[in-house]
Amino acid sequence: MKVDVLLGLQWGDEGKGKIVDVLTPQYDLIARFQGGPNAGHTLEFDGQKYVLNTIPSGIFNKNTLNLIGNGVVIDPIILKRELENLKKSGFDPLAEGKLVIARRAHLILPTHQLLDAASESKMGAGKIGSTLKGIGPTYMDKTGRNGIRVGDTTLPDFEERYQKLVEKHKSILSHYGEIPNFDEREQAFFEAIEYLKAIPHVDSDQLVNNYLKDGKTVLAEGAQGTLLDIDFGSYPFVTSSNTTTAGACTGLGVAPKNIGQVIGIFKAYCTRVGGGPFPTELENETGEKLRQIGHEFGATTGRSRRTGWIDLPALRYAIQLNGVTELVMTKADVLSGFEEVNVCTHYIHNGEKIDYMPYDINTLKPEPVYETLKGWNEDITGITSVGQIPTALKEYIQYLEKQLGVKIKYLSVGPDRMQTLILD
Ligand code: 2SA
Ligand code: GDP
Ligand code: MG
Repeated sequence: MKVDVLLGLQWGDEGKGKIVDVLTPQYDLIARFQGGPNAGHTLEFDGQKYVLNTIPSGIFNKNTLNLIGNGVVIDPIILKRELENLKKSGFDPLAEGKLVIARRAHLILPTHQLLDAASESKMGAGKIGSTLKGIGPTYMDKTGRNGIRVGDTTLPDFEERYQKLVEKHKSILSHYGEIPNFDEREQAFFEAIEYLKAIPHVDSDQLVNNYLKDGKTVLAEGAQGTLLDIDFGSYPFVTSSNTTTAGACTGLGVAPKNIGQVIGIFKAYCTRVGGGPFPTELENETGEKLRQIGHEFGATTGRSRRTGWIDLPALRYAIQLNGVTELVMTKADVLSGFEEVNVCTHYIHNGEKIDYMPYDINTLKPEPVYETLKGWNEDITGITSVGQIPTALKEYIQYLEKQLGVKIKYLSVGPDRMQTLILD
């Protein structure tokens, strides 16, 4: 068996949570491999909506185990809140033994969040637009070899390690000005650590590879999106982890040869939240229409998302980086009623035609070149079969498949898990 991977091909919020939930019945294990509570993965079924930050999106299926992998950074306070909220809704993953966390996953401390805020406050116009969940500073301590891991919470000197790191953070914070009081958050942190200890700790590499050896199925769940990847995104306007398929290998402990299908998910248009380049952005009425109809507001922070037309150079780049074998297109319903739909086919950059995201995208803004396709008017949110797909949408799908060289296997026409079609 091999690990399948599902990840976002744009700037996040493509609908990963929804589609992982839809695919979960096919898998024995769902494993988050990077990012942290900056993610907001939305699931809808039976008239209820759930937003998950750290917990994998397979959590509502009775027969599936969920793993928070070693590549994830965990805020114990947020994880505790997520679990309590699920319990209130009638799902108790811990009682059912459905959630395990990697010993090697790093912990977000209250001071990591203070560092995030302090750093952003000094950026001026160059602000990243971080969710301020402490993601960047936690990965900095991980790569700087100062971090604290989930497994460390059970060591006798855990509090000493915590204090040592906090002292270091305080000395950095003092350069930014007065250090905000974090007593209350610290208390909540230690309460949440006790809660965290009660969740089974595992070696994610052993768990995942044993599942594969036993012939069980595993789906790795990405967070954010390819264009926010620390290496290949529009640096520095990125998140601090590898959001690409390679991140699933390091974030779980899976060898590249054991990666199976790579399911790349994209919206029928584009959104981005936070700062940074967005070649096809629509800062006009059309963009506002997309935002309102698509409810494009951050699932975690509620921030307004920037909107724009679909960007094929960005998608080709993402497909290549990830080795995508099948595509999922979401939010096609949001485009219903648009007389025409624009598709960016390539960029003009430095006087040349290119179809990938260039290194200097932040400074030398590439000019998007569009082809205009016919829109569709029909409300597609209730369609249940491929035969009901409007002709113009079928043509849009065929056009994208031809341009991208990969089949679109699933079409999502609404936020509910039932609003999903398998294309032939
Ligand atoms: P961070 O928080 O330091 O990792 O932010 C760095 C950049 O990564 C972007 N980022 C995201 N982009 C889209 N969605 C994300 N999750 C939430 C959602 C966002 C929200 O599901 O809606 O609620 O606002 C996410 N997380 C990080 C971020 O905007 C920065 O550009
Ligand atoms: P994720 O981070 O990739 O899981 O995506 P988010 O949950 O942040 O954002 C996607 C939003 O679109 C959520 O509100 C979903 O409920 C919603 N959604 C997902 N698929 C569709 C779809 O096909 N149509 C519509 N209208 N909404 C969708
Ligand atoms: Mg999201």
